[in-house]
Amino acid sequence: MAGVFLSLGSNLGDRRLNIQRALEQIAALPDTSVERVSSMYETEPMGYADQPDFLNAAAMIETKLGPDEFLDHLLGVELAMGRVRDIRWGPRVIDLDILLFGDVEMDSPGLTIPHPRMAERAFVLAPLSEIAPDLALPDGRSPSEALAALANQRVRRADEE
Ligand code: A4P
Ligand code: MG
Repeated sequence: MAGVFLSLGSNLGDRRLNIQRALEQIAALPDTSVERVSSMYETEPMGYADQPDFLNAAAMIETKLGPDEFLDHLLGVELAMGRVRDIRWGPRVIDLDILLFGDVEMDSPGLTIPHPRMAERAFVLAPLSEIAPDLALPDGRSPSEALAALANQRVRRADEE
């Protein structure tokens, strides 16, 4: 069993429902369970500013699948939910990124683990610090230590409406 940390994001349609539906589909994958899910966070778009705000969340998954196989399933969930890829960093119904996959380190054309940009993004670190406060990021910092260096990025917890 590998412990996997995922980042989930949506900025089109019913964002909260999109994230919940994606988690339901991940929970239904073979040999896979969803162990922890963070609150939702309202976050400013990064990378490409001219798009709606995101809802972001993080989840801890356990799976017996390998990294490539697990990613293929995530891409299948994104497709099934109607994700269209056009603008890099642009708007999306659902985005599922693998942050960490046990202690796997890999850099293939289709998959880089740990996620290379995770420590620079408050929208990743805020939910991650909630479900895994003692986690060590690749640089050794905890999620909240890394988050403290990103005070200029606006994220706020979006409680159930
Ligand atoms: N891929 C490689 N490594 C991974 C990984 N660790 N996890 C490949 C998941 N996928 C990985 O992804 C392109 C390809 O990356 C996948 O087919 C997979 O083979 P994509 O989801 O189509 O492209 P993308 O998400 O637009 O690009 P990228 O570089 O993954 O963007 P990011 O870094 O994920 O940024 N602002 C806020 N506030 N919240 C957000 O959630 N998200 C993005 C996307 C930008 N700004 C945001 C947010
Ligand atoms: Mg992505």
